[in-house]
Amino acid sequence: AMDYRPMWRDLGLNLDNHDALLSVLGKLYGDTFLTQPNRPAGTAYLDFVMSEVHGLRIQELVEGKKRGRKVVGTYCTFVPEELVLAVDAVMVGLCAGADFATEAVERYLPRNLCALIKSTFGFKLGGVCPYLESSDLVVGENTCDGKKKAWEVFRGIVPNLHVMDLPQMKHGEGRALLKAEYLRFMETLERLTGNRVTVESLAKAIDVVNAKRQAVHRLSALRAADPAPISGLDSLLVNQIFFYEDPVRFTAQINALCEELEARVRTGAGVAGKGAPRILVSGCPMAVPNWKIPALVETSGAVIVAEESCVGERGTRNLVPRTGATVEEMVDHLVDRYLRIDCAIYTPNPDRLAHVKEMARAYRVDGVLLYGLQFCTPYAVEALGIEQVLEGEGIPALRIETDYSQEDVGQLKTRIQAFIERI
Ligand code: BJ8
Repeated sequence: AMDYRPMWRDLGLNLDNHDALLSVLGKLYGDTFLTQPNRPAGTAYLDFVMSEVHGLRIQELVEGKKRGRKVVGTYCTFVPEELVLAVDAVMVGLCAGADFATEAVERYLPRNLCALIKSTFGFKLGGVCPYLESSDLVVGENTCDGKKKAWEVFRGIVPNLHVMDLPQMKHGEGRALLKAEYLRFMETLERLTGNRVTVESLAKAIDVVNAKRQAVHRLSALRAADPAPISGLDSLLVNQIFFYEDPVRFTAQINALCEELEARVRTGAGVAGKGAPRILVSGCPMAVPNWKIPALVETSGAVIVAEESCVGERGTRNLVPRTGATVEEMVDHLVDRYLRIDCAIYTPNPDRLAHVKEMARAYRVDGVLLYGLQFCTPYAVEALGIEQVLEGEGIPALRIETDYSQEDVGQLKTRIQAFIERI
């Protein structure tokens, strides 16, 4: 194997911490993914990407940087990748799915903040994320109170931070704010790269990102089959890789995987037996390596067939029309598309409930697992109402609140198993 240590050192990683993270990650991946029964052969691509997650992909970014190609790191699905690609930069999602450097984090942030935000700080303070250290620009967004306030502190340790304001309501003024913020972001990108967004470069970028979304739509549609041709764990991984893999390669590989899955559906082959309980997971995003809940569900005899999540269908549905005579008209299309993301920070947010119900039907689910991170107010409040509506319509629902620790695994397993028996 390649020795990436010089590259990691040059990026400023803390090599001891980083070794520790990689060994935990490698073991967790092996235990969680490689033990699954009946995996499609095309998942070898996912294994490869994960095995090189801090290796080959970082090397590509570093080589691109030597040729002047900037890297933009992001934390939210509201950041339009189209604009980043239109200035010939690369966008990477900065995962925050594991606790790290907790003591150091708690010198900056209160304990009772969601694990996702604390993890964001932990990866920085621990010096373990080569994506963050490769980023020429980091984008934070004003979503929930936790994130919004955390950026004020984060700026002290990540000075190249661009904070994007987001509306809380989607009426006319909310839309105007999002558009103004996208135009301001575009200027920042143009300044960073020295490249202009043009009608041609933006049209090309829109095509690349639409194609990537269409590949995951194709995958999602195949999961409606019974038996499901691919596990929820592997599908979640596809949605996680979506954020940092090269978009064109990702699209080609996921389409190839879909071809294999189409053959599986034709012959009735699947990962679990026909009639296995089918679960929709809905709620907070699950970043790498947060595989805790799907692993518990799928080792309990059920199969996850869809995710109503920003690392899932909430983040990837809806394409952007590539028409428009001017850059501004095209930015309008972007704003319209992104404004439809039904994140729980919006008020009111009726679209999300409608989407959960629509997904429950489309993927023929037997039950919905409402997943929330502890201390996440927006998703916790919505979960109660959604649970009541679903149960009222005869769709069983289970609310789960957890964090990134393994302490509650036994208790969660008991509750998840009881739920699977009930549905
Ligand atoms: S568009 S879901 S990616 S904000 S879990 S940090 S809400 S306290 S992540 Fe999100 Fe963008 Fe919305 Fe999607 Fe706050 Fe909750 Fe933590 Fe959260």
